[in-house]
Amino acid sequence: MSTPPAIQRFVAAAEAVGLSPEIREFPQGTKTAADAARAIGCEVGQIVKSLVFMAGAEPFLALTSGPNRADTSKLSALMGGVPVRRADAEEARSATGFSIGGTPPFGYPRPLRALFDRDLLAYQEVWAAAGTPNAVFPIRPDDLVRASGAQPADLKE
Ligand code: 5CA
Repeated sequence: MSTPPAIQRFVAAAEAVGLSPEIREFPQGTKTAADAARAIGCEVGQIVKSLVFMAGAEPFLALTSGPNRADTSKLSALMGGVPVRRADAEEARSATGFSIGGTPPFGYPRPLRALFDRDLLAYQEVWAAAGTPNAVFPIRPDDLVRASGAQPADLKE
C-alpha cells in the first residue's frame, strides 16, 4: 500500500526540522489515545493528544498526555487571559490541515502556538499521531518540545 498524502505531508514537515520519524501504521486504528496505546502496547500516558483550542480568534495547540484533560482556565491564563474554548472539528482542520484523530503535533501550513503538558516529560519516549487515524510515531519528549516550539506547562485538570 502506498503512503497516504497526509502522512507524506507530516513526514516532510518533520524532515524539515531535522527529524526522521519512524511511522507505524496500525490497521486496527489509533484514533483515540486508548486505541493508540492498545495498538502500540505502551502506557496511555505516553500518547500525545494534539488538541486544538481557540484563544479568542487564535487557534493554538495543547499537547496533552493521554489520560489528562486540558483545563481551559489554565490554558486561558497561559494564553494571557484571553477566553479559551475547544475548537470545533472544522476550526481544527482549518488550523492544522489534518483531520481529528490524525492531527500531528506540528507540521501545519502556519505554525501554531503550542503548550506542552509537563506530564509527558516523565517518559523516555512518547507517541503522537502522524497525519491519519491509524498512524503514529515515537519521539523523545524534549525533541517534540523543540520540533513543536511548545511551552511546557501545567495544563491538566
Ligand atoms: N491518534 C490519536 C492518538 S495520538 C489522537 O489523535 N488523539 S487526539 O486526542 O489527539 O484526537 C482525538 C481528539 O479529538 C479527542 O480527544 C476529542 O476530544 C477530539 N475531538 C473529537 N471529535 C471532535 C470534534 N467534533 N470537535 C472537536 N474535537 C473533537
